[in-house]
Amino acid sequence: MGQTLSDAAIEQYREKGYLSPMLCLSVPEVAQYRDFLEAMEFDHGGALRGIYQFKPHIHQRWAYEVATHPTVLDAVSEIIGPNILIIQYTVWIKEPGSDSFVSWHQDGTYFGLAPFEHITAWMALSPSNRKTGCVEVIPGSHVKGQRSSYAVENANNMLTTGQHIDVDLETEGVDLLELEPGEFSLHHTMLLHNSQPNRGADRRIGLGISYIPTHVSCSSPTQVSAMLVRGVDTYHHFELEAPPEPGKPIEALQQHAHAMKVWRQSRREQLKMRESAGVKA
Ligand SMILES: O=C(O)CCC(=O)C(=O)O
Repeated sequence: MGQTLSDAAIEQYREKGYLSPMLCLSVPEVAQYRDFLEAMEFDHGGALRGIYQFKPHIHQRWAYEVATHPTVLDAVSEIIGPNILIIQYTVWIKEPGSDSFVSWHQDGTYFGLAPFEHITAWMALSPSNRKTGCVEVIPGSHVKGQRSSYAVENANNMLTTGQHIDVDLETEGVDLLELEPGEFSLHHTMLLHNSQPNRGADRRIGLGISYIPTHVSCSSPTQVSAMLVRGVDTYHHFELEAPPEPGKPIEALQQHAHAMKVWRQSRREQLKMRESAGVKA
């Protein structure tokens, strides 16, 4: 197998904490995956809520296919190595004209994962740009450590924790990860990022798929589950999730419910651990 990312691209990821854009899906593939996603929303009676915004790859074959697309896994493996787990997967949808936004945050704040090698592929299923509220990043912020954050209550913030980090855009600089449908970006778990409301005409649909190398572990007493999607897991730090099998929707939904239960329990424990360590949010 040849190298997917150039040495310069890998160097850019190490220095700046992100890479964008990379092409993965064709126009018909994007249309097909968007149809599958919107059919799932229809089955749920509208916008995905609660646990259904997360880990769709456990119960939806299309979501599993996107997350295990060779173009994405090849790029991810060149950064984190050959043994890869999916640790989280979030469906990020901002409706046109809605005030939904994502506050400045670092993904690594609540995951309790160490070392910080977690990487997120953000796949666009519709145009993601300045107008529709693409992901914005602070280049190089991933090497400056964990920033202090606090929780701000705002119903429009898509982050469930309301995590907010103060940034000074004039001095820190910002880059926009603008993507056409079918393109994806990669960002480091400690990279500061946010996104603004969607002021475009179409929905802004993104799939945020987070990968870790198998040697990473989770510090909460409750162990979260993860799915091995490439290589081997000789560390056994996580309970392994099975890919969704055709003809077994009930088993897949049960597995998803369990995965989300342990995930949420772990998040609560992380929060308590941060509180007892005197961290505000
Ligand atoms: O989709 C967005 O606007 C935010 C995405 C994000 O925060 C992430 O993928 O970590």
